[in-house]
Parts: sequence; C-alpha cells; structure tokens
Amino acid sequence: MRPDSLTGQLHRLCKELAETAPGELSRVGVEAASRLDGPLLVALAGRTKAGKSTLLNALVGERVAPTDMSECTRFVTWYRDGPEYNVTLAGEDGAATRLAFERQGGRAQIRLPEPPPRDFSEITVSLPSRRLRRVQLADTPGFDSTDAMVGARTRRLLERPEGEGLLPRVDAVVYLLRHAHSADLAFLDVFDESGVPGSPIQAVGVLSRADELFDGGLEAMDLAARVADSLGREPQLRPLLGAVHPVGGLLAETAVTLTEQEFGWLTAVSAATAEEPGLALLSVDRFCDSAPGDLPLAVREHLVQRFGLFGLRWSVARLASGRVKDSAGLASALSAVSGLDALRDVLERRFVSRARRLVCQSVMASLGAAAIRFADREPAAVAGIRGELERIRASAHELAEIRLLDAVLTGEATLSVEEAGEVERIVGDGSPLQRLGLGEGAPIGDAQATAAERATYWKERAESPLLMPFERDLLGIAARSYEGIYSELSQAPG
Ligand SMILES: Nc1nc2c(ncn2[C@@H]2O[C@H](COP(=O)(O)OP(=O)(O)OP(=O)(O)O)[C@@H](O)[C@H]2O)c(=O)[nH]1
Ligand SMILES: [Mg+2]
Repeated sequence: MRPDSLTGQLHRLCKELAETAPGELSRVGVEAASRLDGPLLVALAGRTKAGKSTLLNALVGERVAPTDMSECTRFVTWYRDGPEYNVTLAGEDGAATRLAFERQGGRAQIRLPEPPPRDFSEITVSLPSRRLRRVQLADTPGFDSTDAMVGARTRRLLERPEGEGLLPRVDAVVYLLRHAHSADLAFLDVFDESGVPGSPIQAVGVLSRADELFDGGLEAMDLAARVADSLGREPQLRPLLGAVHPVGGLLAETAVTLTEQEFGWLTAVSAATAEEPGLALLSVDRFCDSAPGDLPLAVREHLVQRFGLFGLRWSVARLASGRVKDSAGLASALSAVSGLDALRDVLERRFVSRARRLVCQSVMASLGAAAIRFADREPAAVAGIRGELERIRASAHELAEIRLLDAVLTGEATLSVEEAGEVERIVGDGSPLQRLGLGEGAPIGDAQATAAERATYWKERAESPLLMPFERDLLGIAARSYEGIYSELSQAPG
C-alpha cells in the first residue's frame, strides 16, 4: 500500500485516533482501521420473496441460506469464510450464542432459540468458501415485511452511520426488484426514508425471478433482459443503480448445485416428451399430472421446485436438441442463461475490483459520523479529524475518480460505450498495468506510451467546446488518472 494512497492516508488517521484519542473515540479508530483491511461487506436487499436468499445461495455456490415460499429470512444473516461450519447469533448487547445448523437434502436449516429474539440480533454463518474470502454477503429480511420490526432490521443494516453504530455496516448493496411494475418501484422510497446508499458506485440492480416473466416461455430470459434494460433507464432508478441485470436466481442456484440424479431425471423427462415436449410442460399442473418418464410425483414436484417451469422447458429443450450431453454441460448452460455468470462479472467489475475504495468510503463516512457524535465531548480531537478528512477529500485523486465513475454510471456524463468501459477500468484497485488494460507481462515502455497517449486523448476530450464546464472537469479527472499511472510506472522498480 502506498502511504499517499487513500487507504494509506486513512490508515494513518485511524492509527492516530486509536493511539491518541480518548476512550470511545479511540475505539472508533481501532474498528475503522480493522475495516480498512477487511473484506468488502455486501448486502442482498429487496422486498420479501424477491428471491434474495436463493440468489445468495447461487453466489456462494451452496444452499446455505434457507429459502421458502412463505416469508423466510427474518434476521440479517452474514455469510463469511471460516475454517468450519459455525452459526452464531449476536444479540444487541454483543453476547454471542452458538446456533444449531443442519443440512437436509442439500439445504441448510438454522434453528433459532425459542422464543426467537425480537431485537436487532444478527446471525453469522461461517463456512469454508473461497467465494466469501474477499466479499462477505448479508442475506436480509424484506423491507416490506408485515412485521415492522423485521423490515426495520434491513433498514438499520443499510443506513449510513449517524444514529446507533458508527461504521456503515455494508459497503455495497445488490437490490433485487421483482417486476417492472410501479408497485415494486415504490420500494425505492426506502432510499429517501433511511439514507440507504443509493449510487451506482455502491449499488447494483437485479431484476429477480426473471425466468417467471412472460409465463416462463422459452423466450423469458431474453425478454427479461429487455425489461431489465429499460428498467435500468428509468429516471428514478438510473441515478441509484446505474443499470438493472436480469437474473433467474432459482436457475442459478440449481446450476451451481445440480446433482447427477437430477440430471438423470431430466434426461428421462426429455426422452419421454420427445414427441411433444410443449404438451407435458404446458403448466406446472400438467407436468405434475402427466407423469412423463414414469417419474414419481415427489420427483416431479422436486424438479418443479428446483427448476421452475422455464428451467424445465429450457433444460428439456437443450437435452432434446443434443446441445447438452451431461450434467456439467447442463450446469454451465443454466449458469449462463440464468444471468448468474453476467451478474458475477458485474459484481467483480463494480464492487470487487474497487473494494478498497468502497471500504475507504465507508470508513470516511464513519469518521465523519464520529466527528458529529463527539463534537461537544471531544472538540480538540474532532477538529483534528475534520481537518484531516477535509484535506483527504480535497487531495485524494481516488475520490475524484469515484465522482467521475458515478457520473458515467448515472448518465450524468455522456460518454461512448468504449469510453465508459475505460473509465470503469481505470477507477479500480488494480495495478497500473491492469488499469491500462494491459497484461502483467507488458513492457514498461509500452505501458508508459499507452498511459501518455490516453492522457492526451482525455485532455483533448475535456477541452471540447461542446462540453459543459462540469463535464470538462469530470473528463479532466480521467486525464489526471493516466498521468498518475504514468508516474507510478516511472517509479516502479526495474
Ligand atoms: N421461478 C423462480 N422462483 C424463484 C426464484 N428465486 C426464488 N424463487 C422462489 O421464490 C421463493 C422465495 O425465494 P427466497 O429466496 O426465499 O426469497 P427471499 O427474498 O429470500 O424471501 P424472504 O426471505 O421471505 O424475504 C422460493 O420458493 C424460491 O424457490 C427464481 O429466480 N425463479
Ligand atoms: Mg430470504
């Protein structure tokens, strides 16, 4: 870490607070410093039954989060990498209780104590998972839970720090919207109500349960992509989410947990319905009644639960056409058609590739909130924090880059698709070569030449007389980024 980087400067400020500030304020410094080195904290949020837990399972690659047709997730539940399976419930007083955790038919069940707590307790599930190393995921209750206390748990998790906690408890959010329907847009009120982070830097939109659109017909996912695209352009949504991505979470979850037995059952359905596949799969009821391939009712019901109607139709069609020959082939085709592969890419690009910056933003919000909270009690220390934050805000080019990217994602700055992609790439935590889009083996001279050429391009672009003054300022940031990359390359050893 470079000492003049944003992380480096915040580390120094947190260390100084931890070592010199009195009592509680010193603890803020200690906690913020440990957050700077920790994983990115990402929450999945939306209305009840939006498919949050199912999508979380798909992202983790295991059926760890309980899912159900009736309201299911009632506590904020964190999933993180750990040496073994372990579930704890942390009460508001900080006391942790170990909970029983069992697996039935590949699904996890967590047993809450009786009577279950009414407060803002949170559950943490640790499990050995490579996917949870750099990012911890939170499953959340629906905002609109009929139990106001349950919905409030999610709001509290997502709020910017001001009231109770001083550290934002999440760095970024995946919002699940169920249908392109005005009632679902109403959930966006939560942004206004609670100061929930609403900026494409920290938020990604998902059109969830996309396979259910258009009656689960074979074109459902293609049509859902169009719906998601136009949803992402909604003037209400674009400034908050940047874009909306269609995902069939159930298909995605099934793709990453598909068994050989399930593949065998589907092959039997495909063979039995070869003559008229549309008929047996006309509806869920028809499928369950018609017993294709002599599969017992429990198996047919299982298949419906795991694939949904679109998933069954689509998988059977793939098998019948011979385009899929084995379970691995079906799993990877399902992963692609479900939108999971694309969503993983988006999450990597949007969040993981600039995780350090997102965490820095959280830490800055935390220090700003601490300055308000302790203004009367610790005026000298607070003046120091404010002065230092002001200095960092004014000088850290990484923050200017975040402003640029935000303007690009919200459409405030109008760039070509290539230019927008370039901005996404340079506003990342990666090495100078990665930020230039060059391979790690690229000769330093070539890299410098690229950085210089791109700096000139953006400088000229920023001088265009057609631009508004704010756009010139924004594009000038890209030119300075390339100048910074050039000088980093010049200082690199060797
Ligand atoms: N067809 C289809 N069904 C889905 C999809 N995602 C979830 N479901 C089903 O919808 C129901 C609710 O899914 P959950 O993942 O539990 O939804 P949730 O948002 O976590 O619900 P709560 O925790 O109760 O707020 C379950 O029966 C899932 O199998 C999807 O992408 N497609
Ligand atoms: Mg849930």
